[in-house]
Amino acid sequence: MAQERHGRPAAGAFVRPTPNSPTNRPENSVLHVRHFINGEHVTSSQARVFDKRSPLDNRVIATVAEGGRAEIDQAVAAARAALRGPWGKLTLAQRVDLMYAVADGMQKRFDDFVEAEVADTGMPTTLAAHLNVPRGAANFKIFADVVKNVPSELFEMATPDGRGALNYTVRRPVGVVGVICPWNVPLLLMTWKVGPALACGNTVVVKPSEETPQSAALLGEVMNEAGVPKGVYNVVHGFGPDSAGEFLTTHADVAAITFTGETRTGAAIMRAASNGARAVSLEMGGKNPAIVFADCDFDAAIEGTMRSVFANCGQVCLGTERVYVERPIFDKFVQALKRGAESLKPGRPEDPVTGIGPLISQEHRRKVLSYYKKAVEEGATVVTGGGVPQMPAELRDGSWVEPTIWTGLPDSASVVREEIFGPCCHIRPFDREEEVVALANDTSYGLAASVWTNDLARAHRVAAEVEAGVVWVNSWFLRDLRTAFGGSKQSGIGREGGVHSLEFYTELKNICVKL
Ligand code: NAD
Ligand code: 6OD
Repeated sequence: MAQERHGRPAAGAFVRPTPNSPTNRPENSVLHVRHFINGEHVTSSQARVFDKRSPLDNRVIATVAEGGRAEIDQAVAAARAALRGPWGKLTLAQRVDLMYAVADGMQKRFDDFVEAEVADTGMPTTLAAHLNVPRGAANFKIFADVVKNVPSELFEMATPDGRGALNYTVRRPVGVVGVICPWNVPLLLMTWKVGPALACGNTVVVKPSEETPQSAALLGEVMNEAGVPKGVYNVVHGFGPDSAGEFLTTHADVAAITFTGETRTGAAIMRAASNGARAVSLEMGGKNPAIVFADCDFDAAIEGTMRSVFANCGQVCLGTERVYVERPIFDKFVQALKRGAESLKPGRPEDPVTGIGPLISQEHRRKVLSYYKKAVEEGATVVTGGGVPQMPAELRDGSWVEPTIWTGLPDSASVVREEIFGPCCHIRPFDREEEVVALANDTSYGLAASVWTNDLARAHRVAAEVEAGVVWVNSWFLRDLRTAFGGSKQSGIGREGGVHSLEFYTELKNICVKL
């Protein structure tokens, strides 16, 4: 059991289930994940819980406290009190030190975080160890550095008496920030919001995805160990509508809401935020293109596209689901990507030969498989995959799907237009640069794109013309956290990253001093 393996204290994020916990698992193999409110791990007032199942085999691996209005009220009240308490009185230097202490604390609990992320998502251990956890820690350090180093503006002005005045700007936290998170890269995406929010002096109430409660709860322990004052970081578990998500986003004392998830959910959150006119930052879905020109470094384009289509079983918002390949290399590219896809061995996270994990849940698998079926109905040629892999008996109930590649679909096909969020892509040939730019932009989304070419002028031209928040040239998911990050069109509202996060997590105040 994870708790014993890591010697977690019983008072920590996870506890053994109560004897009447609604689970069919033996008592000592199921964790109970609790809220983290005002520096303490607590259960729900009405003892409401829900099951968390493993994507690997569909077993219940945890029961999770489900928050209602009462828990959200408590968490928001704790967050408000912390703003007025010791947290609000810290100097910037003290806050920066605490952010570093949190990052160091995460490094110390590295294996625990990897285990939590892997248990919740089923992703390969190497992925969690190379991406989720290091980026989780970096998200605290980078924003501490940004906040420490950001300059302020000052304007000298003339006044009729000739003595003049000085206008200068100070940044103030916005208050309690509601953080609503998805399940696909849980720790990275949660800390991407919590890091800057805290570095800017706010307090947070986090609502993790119901699919991935563990690492948010564990971070509560690290906050306490680092000495972050009570009430600064709060976590309430639960669902969206008529549950913790809705109660948080409609709470009158939440000053701003930052969200990552599906576009439809983002629209609902925007409606909720309009009550009280709260600020929102929305990072939402995508249907991202990769554009591969014949003059590219072929092997690099294949390697990058393999990652952008299949990494994390295709559950990366920045991932590629539409691949456009210049006609002279189309057949060669399709065959190479097919070989790559067929080399991805599904399996257990810790197995070094595992190339692909399961989808997050049975529900998500039903959605992805419905697109696999639709692709065939819409006339696709199935290059590889399209079904469910044969798995050993102990993994047969997991959310496995085959890496899948299609060609031959019309541009109007739903599989080419709608976000699937699985390990699959459609590959289409093109002949001209203007044609492929139009194809890439023929979508309501605009999150990310990759362009593969060795023609420097064309790289700049195409990157400028593609409608997306981020365009990678000859790479994918190469991140400098000082850069603006966010989506165009239906993929997002606002930008975070570097100083852009400060625009959301702080308010500017102008102070005018008459001399
Ligand atoms: P989702 O929208 O279903 O859920 C996200 C979160 O919102 C969850 O915590 C959920 O409980 C909560 N929620 C749902 N309804 C709510 C409501 N009415 N009020 C308040 N909270 C509510 O998304 P998901 O399935 O968890 O994640 C996958 C999606 O996230 C994909 O569309 C993906 O593209 C997107 N995503 C975007 C980015 C980005 O940076 N743009 C990053 C990762 C994932
Ligand atoms: O790298 C990031 O900052 C970021 N927000 C990544 C999003 C990944 C989506 O799945």
